[in-house]
Amino acid sequence: MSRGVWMRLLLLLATAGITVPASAPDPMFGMISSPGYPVSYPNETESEWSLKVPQGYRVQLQFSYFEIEPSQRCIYDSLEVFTEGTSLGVFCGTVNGVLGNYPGDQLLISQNNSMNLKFKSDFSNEEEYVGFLAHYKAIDIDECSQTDGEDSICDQVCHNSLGSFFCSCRRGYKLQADGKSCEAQCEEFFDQVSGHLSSPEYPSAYPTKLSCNYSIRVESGFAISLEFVPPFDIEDHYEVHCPYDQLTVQYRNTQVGPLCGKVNPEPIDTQSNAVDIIFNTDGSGDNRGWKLFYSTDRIRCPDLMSVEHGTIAPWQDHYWYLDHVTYTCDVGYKIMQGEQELKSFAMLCQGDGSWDKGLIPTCQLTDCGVPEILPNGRFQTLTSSSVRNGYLSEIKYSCNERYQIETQGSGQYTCSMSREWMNNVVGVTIPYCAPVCGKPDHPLNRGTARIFGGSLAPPGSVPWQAFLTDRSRGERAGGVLLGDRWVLTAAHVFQPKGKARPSQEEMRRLRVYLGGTSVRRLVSGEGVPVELVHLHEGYDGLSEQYAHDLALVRLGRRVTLTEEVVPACLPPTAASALYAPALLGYVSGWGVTQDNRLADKLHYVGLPVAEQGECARAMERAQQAGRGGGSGGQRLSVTRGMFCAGTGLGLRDSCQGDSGGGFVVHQPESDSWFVTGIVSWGLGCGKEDTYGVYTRVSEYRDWIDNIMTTA
Ligand code: 4AZ
Repeated sequence: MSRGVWMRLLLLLATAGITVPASAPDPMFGMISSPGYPVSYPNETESEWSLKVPQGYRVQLQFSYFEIEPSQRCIYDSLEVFTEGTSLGVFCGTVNGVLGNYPGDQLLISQNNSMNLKFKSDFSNEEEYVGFLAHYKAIDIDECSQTDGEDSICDQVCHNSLGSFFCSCRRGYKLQADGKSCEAQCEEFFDQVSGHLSSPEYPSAYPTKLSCNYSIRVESGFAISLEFVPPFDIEDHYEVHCPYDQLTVQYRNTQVGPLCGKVNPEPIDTQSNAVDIIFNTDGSGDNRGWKLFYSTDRIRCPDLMSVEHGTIAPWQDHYWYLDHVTYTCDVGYKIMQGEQELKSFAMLCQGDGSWDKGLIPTCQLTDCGVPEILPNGRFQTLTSSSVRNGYLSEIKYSCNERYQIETQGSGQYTCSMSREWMNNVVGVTIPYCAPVCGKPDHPLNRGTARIFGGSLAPPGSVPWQAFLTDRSRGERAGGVLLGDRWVLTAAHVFQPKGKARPSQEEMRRLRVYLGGTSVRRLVSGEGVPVELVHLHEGYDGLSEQYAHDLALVRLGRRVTLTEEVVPACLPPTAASALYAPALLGYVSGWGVTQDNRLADKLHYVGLPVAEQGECARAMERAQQAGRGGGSGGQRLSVTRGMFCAGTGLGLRDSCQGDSGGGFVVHQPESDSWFVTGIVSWGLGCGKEDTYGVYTRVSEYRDWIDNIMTTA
């Protein structure tokens, strides 16, 4: 055990409160002398001294005076000096004597801080020897020059001081708790943008039993790169990988190493702002270690893949912290992030080396959506594309049977960049499927059928024929379907002669039935409600005259055209050919037949157009003669807005209940049926020398068009 350890132990005992005899501090010097000095010492005496100086010092003794009876080996009288139980010498003799062992100026030094002396005299002191006077003092011990067994007292550097010593360590080492050992100080922290680090003592052999951790930490957004500087030399084994000493580099979730051997490792691009370098060594070895240079650069985000049908700006092979990119799609493509469409897309390379957007968008073909449904029509896809209804897809609208496209342009639409179905003539407006007029599937045979004196109309032969009734009153009238939403009829159906003008509400009580020939069957159906009735403004119900006996009914909904529901065509304004005398037309209805009963089945009759002047005169004559239903009041006259039809021979005619129904003419050029007249009035039914009088529809073409287009 070294002195230092002893001292520490005592100190420990003292601080631990173990009782050490409380006494005055040991002196730094002193003086002793033989008994009786400076008079001769007595016979037969024995004296002992125990000299003590403070800890960490030794006792140095020197005689100022010495005179003890000389004898061979000092067997008579003597002073013996001890240190730690061993003798430093037995002294006797005088200054010039030859006998004995005279100490002279000799310095006697103890091994520790105490020295023992023992004086003894025998039975005689005849020469009156005086004895001795000695001075002692505390002298410092140079612990640093001592050894503790094989090892020196301190691992590295020893400092001696008065009464003590202390150890210290070289740069890069740390003094351990034992106050003596030095261990490499290799818990180091680096936060500069670049720097060097190496194993302790590099390029000299690194110490044993190291457990080093070098931490490099730089600002977020920056990445650390490591480059090893040769020589690289870490103890290795030819069979087992790095069994003794190991260098490991750790960052993020990555570990490089353990590294060892003599081959300089490849540079490491960590892409991290936090790197730890761990170096462990075992208890032996003589290798030079390692050194590396670290530098930083902006952290890199994952490389981007190019986008199909789009661009990334700016386009670079690599992107670093704070770089940002914008995605755009080619014309006709939209930016999609998953299922969601985006207006724009940009992203930023963040400090942790990740992009701030998780999901990279794709460019998908612009989609115009499913084309709008065309009422009474359909569409057909012309292009075959992977993306249905995608950009530049083409469709073509067409109308169902009995309808015709009424818009300019071919009905062909292309999915545009603005994601709308676009026609080059009409733009985004979809076509209109207009009902085809005057084309029944089963036209009437132009024969000699009758109504009053007529015949049954086969189903679908007069498909524009409407049945109007107000079931509560049990009255009935006819009408003619125009388009798919209008019915042309007579004004007197709503405002019979002598009655005031009814309100819309009253007029709306009428229901319209289409698509059948049997009243019973028709009225068992739902019918079509009336939305609004336009009575001709010139029609005067209170007068006896039938001038302008015309009404237009707007239906509550469009009707679907079928085999038995087809509109009639309207005659043009200048349509004299359709009113040529003797031209055969047909009138139809569920009115009174020749057996004086209302019909259940639709009847029709073919009648020639009468010459206007002849008709007017005939009707005048008939009224003069009091024939046919004249009320005896005002004479009814045939005016411009009317025309007559009939043979003048009687029997074949329209009659009560047929009012409002159409007088239709087939035009061979267009193979279409035109409603030239509306059943208006007559003087009885089927009487000789009279005619049926009809509203001349061509006269009212402007009025009709005006209402039908503005409503
Ligand atoms: C009527 O009472 C009626 N013969 C309509 C037409 C004719 C006669 C009467 C023509 O509604």
